[in-house]
Amino acid sequence: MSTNITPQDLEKVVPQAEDFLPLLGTDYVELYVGNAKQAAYYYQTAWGFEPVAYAGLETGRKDSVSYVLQQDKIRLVLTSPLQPDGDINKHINAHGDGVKVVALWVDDATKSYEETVKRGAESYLKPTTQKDENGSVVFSGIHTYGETVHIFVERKNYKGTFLPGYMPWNKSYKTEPTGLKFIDHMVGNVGWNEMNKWCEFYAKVMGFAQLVSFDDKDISTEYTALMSKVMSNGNGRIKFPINEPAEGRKKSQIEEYIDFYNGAGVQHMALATDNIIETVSALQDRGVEFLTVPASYYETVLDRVGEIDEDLAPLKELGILIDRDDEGYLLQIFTKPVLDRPTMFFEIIQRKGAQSFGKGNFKALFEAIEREQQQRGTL
Ligand code: TYF
Ligand code: FE
Repeated sequence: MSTNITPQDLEKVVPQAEDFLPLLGTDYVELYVGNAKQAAYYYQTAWGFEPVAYAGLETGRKDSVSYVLQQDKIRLVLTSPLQPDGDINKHINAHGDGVKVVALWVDDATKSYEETVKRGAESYLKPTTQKDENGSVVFSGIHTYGETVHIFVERKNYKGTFLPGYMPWNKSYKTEPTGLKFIDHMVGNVGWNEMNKWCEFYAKVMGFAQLVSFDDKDISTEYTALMSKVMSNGNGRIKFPINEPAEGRKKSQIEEYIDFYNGAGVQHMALATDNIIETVSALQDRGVEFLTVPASYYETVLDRVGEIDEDLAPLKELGILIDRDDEGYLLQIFTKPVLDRPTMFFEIIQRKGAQSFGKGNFKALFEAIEREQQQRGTL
């Protein structure tokens, strides 16, 4: 069984006036990585992100280094330790490279902290102000699943490139953007029977509402299963699906993630484009690897989704998947894991009306993931 709630329904459930945690958008996503300099080169060269800001020895930071990259509204921060020990090393040791911070852009970071901690959030960072010649930024933070955290960023009194403590990163090497626009959703994988607990966290602590729910009957193949619920904030700008493993005949992809990540964490970031054919062509040309589905998928897909604006040939050539709901259709494709551990991957998505998540593609997608698991010997 799956339930669909429209954005109109959502407004009734979470009236704007009563939103105690108004979120303006995703501010940045910070990954803790083993070698930020080379990771930055990967996101610049393969993904078309532009260098924006830098902090490290040159800016007076002694223990870590951070590179900030941006493509339209998507901002990534890549951070590596410069010394042994400390939290960043511990994070990398436990999880490999992965997302530490999903930073949320707010108008009032102090109120965001108070409202969420009052409702049961575990504090990560008390409201703190940082200043430089470009103004001041207020930060605060709370823990979410695993070792992942949310940092609230209030930047209305700041005019600098990124944040205080960073210098502009002017690199002569430039790459063309690949057409990525904004983060459509970010998915968390949590442990056995933990999905409801974390959905309740987003509902109670952050005022989110449940948009959609998929159980193991919606999303199980012959072999593996998972359950998923999509949580959304009041204005619908932030969507966080939460997955948990379900018992199947073989090992769930979610369980594989939890094993290799050593706990709960961000599984995928879905990046929106308004021309998926151009975006995916550019990414493939630059060596980004995507999951593939059998050619037979394209023999029946139009019977399922009806007429679409695009020609089927380039979609088939690139391996792009199609799905439709009451409001329209969507095009999506998934990369292979982008790290050595089979943990994080990316989704590229173009919405043409549809506000759902590609339920009609789940079977083909999960079978593609299983083929990869089989090659790794982890299924
Ligand atoms: O975010 C979603 O719900 C879709 C489908 O392990 C999906 O992208 C769900 C679970 C999963 C991979 C993709
Ligand atoms: Fe997704």
